[in-house]
Amino acid sequence: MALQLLSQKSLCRGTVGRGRRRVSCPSSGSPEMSADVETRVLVINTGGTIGMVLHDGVLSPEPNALVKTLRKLPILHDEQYAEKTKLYECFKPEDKTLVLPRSKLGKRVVYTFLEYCPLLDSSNMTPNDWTTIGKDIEKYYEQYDGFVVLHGTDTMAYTTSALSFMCENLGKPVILTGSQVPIFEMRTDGRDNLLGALLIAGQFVIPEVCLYFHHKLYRGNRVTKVDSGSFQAFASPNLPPLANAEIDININWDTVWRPSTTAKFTVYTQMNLNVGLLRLFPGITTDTIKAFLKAPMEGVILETYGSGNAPDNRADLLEEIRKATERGLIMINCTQCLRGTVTISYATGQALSKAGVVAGFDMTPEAALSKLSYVLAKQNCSTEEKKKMMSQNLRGEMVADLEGAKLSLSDSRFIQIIAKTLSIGCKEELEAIRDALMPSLACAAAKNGNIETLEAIREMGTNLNKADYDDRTPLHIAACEDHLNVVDYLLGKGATVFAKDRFGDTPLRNAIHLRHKEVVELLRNRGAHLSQDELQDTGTELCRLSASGDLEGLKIWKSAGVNMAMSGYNGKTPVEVARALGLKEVVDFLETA
Ligand code: ASN
Repeated sequence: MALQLLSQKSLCRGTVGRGRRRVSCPSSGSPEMSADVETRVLVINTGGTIGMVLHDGVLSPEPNALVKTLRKLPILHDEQYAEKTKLYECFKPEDKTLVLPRSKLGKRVVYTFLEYCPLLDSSNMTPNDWTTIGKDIEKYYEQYDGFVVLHGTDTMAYTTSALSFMCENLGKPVILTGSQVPIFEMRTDGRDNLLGALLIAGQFVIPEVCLYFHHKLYRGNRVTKVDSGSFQAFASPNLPPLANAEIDININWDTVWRPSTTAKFTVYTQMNLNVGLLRLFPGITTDTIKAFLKAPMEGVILETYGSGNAPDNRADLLEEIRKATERGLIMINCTQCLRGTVTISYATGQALSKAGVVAGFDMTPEAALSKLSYVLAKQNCSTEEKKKMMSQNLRGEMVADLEGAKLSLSDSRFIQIIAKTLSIGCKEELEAIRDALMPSLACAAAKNGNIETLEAIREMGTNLNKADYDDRTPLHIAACEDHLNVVDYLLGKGATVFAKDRFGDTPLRNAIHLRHKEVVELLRNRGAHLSQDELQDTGTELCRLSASGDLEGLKIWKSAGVNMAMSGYNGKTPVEVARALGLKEVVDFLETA
């Protein structure tokens, strides 16, 4: 691809700072001479409708037309300022550099065009074009404050996703935009989109690959094209916009992704092309699946129903998927729904996970495909490591499930991080925070059956007998969840079997009610028994079980050491109730109990 661009030599090294001019400008809108701060943006024009012209009734890209037109539009170029400040002497080549009028924030965005040849309709773009864009961003990274990429809308969501992964440790804004109507026409969205993208890229340090369209800035790996006939062509179904450009440009800084490393910016340009998107539909044949998954395919995004479901009554289909994942093909489960995430709440979803398909959570298919292509190209990583990367949030492309939260709970720095956030330094305050948070965290870990986390919490000095806001201890929770190993662990660490929650229930009572037989036995072996309060209406409960012939229920109570001859509210014993109803099996059990 031949490029027309400014040469290194022709870049102006200004008087103040590196490559930056500070100029006095009478045309700034201010009555006095005021200093305008200039920022620099590189506009990479790859093509798309924004720069297209009608030829024989069809739209196609027009080379060298865009800059000429923009130069004549006062909202996109201030010629007076350019002349007065000798802009063209500094920023060569002059025919490729423009400057916006002074912004509300007192800045001047100077932007230089780099036009690709040939310009492309985005339907013609391939991963090679993503690489070209990535390399140019890397090449000019230090010379510009931000980058705007003009691109067709049809495959823009793929390019933004791919660039978000390829750009490692990005520290400056990269904003893709385009339009639905050519910029040369009277009613166009192109002028607004370009202006908004330039103002954001030139004025805000948003270190992300973004997409700007119709007054909104989105995270690039969260978008999808949803409308071919509206100016509002894109949606970001699972993440709110990073910025809204209304009367003012409001950035949602809480949503902006922050890289956690200080490593240098690089662009990873290798992408694995043996990837694909397979959309499930009712009646899909095994032959179709088999053909799709066969070599050289290395990674597949399976677009499933609802919250990640596929038929679990199709052994043939699941078997093909299982065989493929066992061969090392990485399969990612993404939903066909526009909004929502993949879970394993249905048997139909669990079947896929058992066949080796990795959950893609709330990733868009575009993001999942380009991430897979990026991850598969990583050398020196095993298949397991690549699968792990796929289920990790690399660039804000997804919200992983509670697995992440579980891990952070067991991170011994957890409390320190909270303390730091709250600017807490002294030991007493730190301990107060720990005491306030740890019981709930320990209960959450007990609920998840996570002994590792419980151990980390205990090592931090927390007594595992501490109860939550309902006076429920981790032992209550583990007993309810039937986590026998957690109950055993907690008992071994001094958890008391006599703790009562706000309803007066002990862990033993919880286990009896939920019929967790082994937990009941374990608690009994460690000396647990029901309290007098708990025993108060036990006679009535036993009579109820007896009347309904619930032998299993009666057996649980017996294993908990309860006297089976206790009478109910009307003075009758359980065996008398069973006899009156002629329930022989129950009578036999209760007579020997
Ligand atoms: N076909 C065009 C493209 O993707 C659509 C557009 O830009 N609105 O290049």
